Amino acid sequence: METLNISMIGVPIDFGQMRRGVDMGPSAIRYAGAVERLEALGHEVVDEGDIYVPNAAKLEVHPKLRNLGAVVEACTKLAEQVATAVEHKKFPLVLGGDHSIAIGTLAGLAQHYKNLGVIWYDAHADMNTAETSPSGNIHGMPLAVAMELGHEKLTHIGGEQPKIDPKNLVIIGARSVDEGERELIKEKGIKVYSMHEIDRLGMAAVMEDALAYLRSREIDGLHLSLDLDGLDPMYTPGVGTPVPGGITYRESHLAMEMLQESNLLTSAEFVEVNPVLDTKNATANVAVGLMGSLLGESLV
Ligand code: HAR
Ligand code: MN
Ligand code: MN
Ligand code: MN
Repeated sequence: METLNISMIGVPIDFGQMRRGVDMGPSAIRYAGAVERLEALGHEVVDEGDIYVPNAAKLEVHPKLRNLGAVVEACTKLAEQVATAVEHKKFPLVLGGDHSIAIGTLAGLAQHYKNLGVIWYDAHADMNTAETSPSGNIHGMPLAVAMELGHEKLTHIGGEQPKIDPKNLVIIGARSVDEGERELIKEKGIKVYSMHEIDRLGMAAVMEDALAYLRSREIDGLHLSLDLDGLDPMYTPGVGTPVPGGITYRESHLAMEMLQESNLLTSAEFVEVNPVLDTKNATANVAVGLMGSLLGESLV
């Protein structure tokens, strides 16, 4: 296994949705031993600390984009820091925070990768705009923003260009998709392995297929955006929008191990860990275990 120079970046933000406490996600993940776990695998880990998140009450409000100003400010800083890490040949490992932070991560990665592949491991498609969103929560919008759909203050972070090609995107674990998102998935031809495919084919076949697809796209980097609500809430109860019928613990480890074996991965983020909603930091513990499998741990 290749040893990495990991740049760990925390984003303590809970403004992309309505349940307070997910801003403590980075602390919960660190407390669960993320740095030690990755160092034990031989990686060099630099914990860069947290991105500054401003007080949302003092910034721009928008009737259909909750806490817009604060999300824009934090994601702008995150994009810069991620781009710098990649420039210095480091592997960015971003800790959330709610999933709105992926707007910043993808904008940062797009400064370097011109044909980036993305695996979106999530119960949700996160592809709404202010017009289609049932909630006004920006954590349900990052993939739309990365395809240059949505408010310009969001889509222009890191430049006006789209940050990902929808054909380089693979969604895994989807089971709560809104009408507008469904239309967009069809229109853009996005590859989705919903719970139906996972049940039917099994995770091994899903990952083999997904990785073969991404290779056929000739991607120049691969980002994993892992929303802990992709797993079934029985394993990860500390998430703000749990959806029953999710991916199991073992299937998730298998997916991470197969990603490691693929040698394609160049960055990752773990989001939506909310220790306030949790029992004994269970969700952060699962996140750190998955990081281990993703970055080289093996069972024997
Ligand atoms: N689709 C719903 C919305 O846009 C719920 C989104 C929930 N999103 C996350 N991230 N937890 O996946 O409001
Ligand atoms: Mn989700
Ligand atoms: Mn534009
Ligand atoms: Mn999400």
